Amino acid sequence: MNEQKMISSIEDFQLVYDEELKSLKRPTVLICGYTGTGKTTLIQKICGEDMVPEDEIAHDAPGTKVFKEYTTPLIRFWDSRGLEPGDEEEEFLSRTRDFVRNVQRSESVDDHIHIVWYCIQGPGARVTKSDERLINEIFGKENTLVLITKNDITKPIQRDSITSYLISKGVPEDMIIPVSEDDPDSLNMVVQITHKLLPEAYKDAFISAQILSIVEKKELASTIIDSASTLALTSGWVPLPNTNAPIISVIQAKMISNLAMLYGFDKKELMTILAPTLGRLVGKQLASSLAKLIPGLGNMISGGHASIITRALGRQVQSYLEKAAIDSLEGKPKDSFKFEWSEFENIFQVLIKSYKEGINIFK
Ligand SMILES: Nc1nc2c(ncn2[C@@H]2O[C@H](COP(=O)(O)OP(=O)(O)OP(=O)(O)O)[C@@H](O)[C@H]2O)c(=O)[nH]1
Ligand SMILES: [Mg+2]
Repeated sequence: MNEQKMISSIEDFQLVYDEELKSLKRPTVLICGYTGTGKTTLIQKICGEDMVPEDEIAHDAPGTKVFKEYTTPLIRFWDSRGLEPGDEEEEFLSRTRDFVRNVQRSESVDDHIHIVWYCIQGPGARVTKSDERLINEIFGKENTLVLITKNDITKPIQRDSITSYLISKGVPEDMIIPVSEDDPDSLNMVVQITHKLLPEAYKDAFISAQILSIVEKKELASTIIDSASTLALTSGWVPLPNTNAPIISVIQAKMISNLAMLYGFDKKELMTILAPTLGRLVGKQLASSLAKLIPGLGNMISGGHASIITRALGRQVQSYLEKAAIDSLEGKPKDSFKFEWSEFENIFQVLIKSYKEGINIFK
């Protein structure tokens, strides 16, 4: 869609959102390990209950079928059932090898497995031959994070012996992470290292898919706002609509869509909570507010002003979405979105001042 175009309806906004979602490259994570090691729990803790419903966690019999796929537009997990007592080790290894080979043979690298989370449960205090062979021969050490799960019920001596054994078998120390489901710091570590290891193209979708690391989301939000406001600057003159028309440009709608995806707002939430306020209310009030903020404003906005408006808008939407993401992490309902005019005007004034003083606010 033309960048300078105005968004004149919710349907247009929806189209922009769909296009942006399609353009994100989704990473694939294979999660492996013996049955009951906490694999499915880990996916749920890192990506939320929308991804894995509570009844998928098995508290008695083995829960996950051989290779189960969990997919959203932002991430794909292959959740594998591990070796169980009674299974033939060779058969299990060759089944896993075949699965990995098949996936890696897909024509598009987007469908390949990009990273492996291999789970070994801490209280088991064992690294089996089959664990070792999967990590070293089938998956490859560079892309395999070994997670020592159930760290909350693991004795230090159990954790230390698993770690030193793995290191003696060539697993790099920084690829071994003790985790427990109720320790957000340990889960955050998994998020950070996964983010670091993923190929560049898949990093953004991963940061959007995970629900835990607000810090990583914030960094990406700044990049999204920076690029939108830079684009608004270079996209030249933007027509200022009459006071009844929406003022959201495609650039701003893209920015808002990306921020919404980043903070876990799906299309429905974006369309019902954010878009109507931004599209109508903001359109109306923003035009009159701008007339006050920009002396001598005619019926056009310069690229410079458009850029500052985009940035001020982005910051406000970002801080709302961040709070909503934290609330939902804490099990609270999301507030409705209210546009704070005084905050918008303050940010606008500060940015205009810096701009006039020659401070480069576009980076
Ligand atoms: N103490 C403790 N228990 C955990 C932790 N993570 C998972 N569990 C429990 O371990 C059991 C198995 O968890 P799942 O997530 O279903 O394990 P899985 O690896 O997916 O099992 P399969 O699907 O059978 O291969 C459940 O009772 C979980 O509640 C943890 O960090 N600490
Ligand atoms: Mg499972």
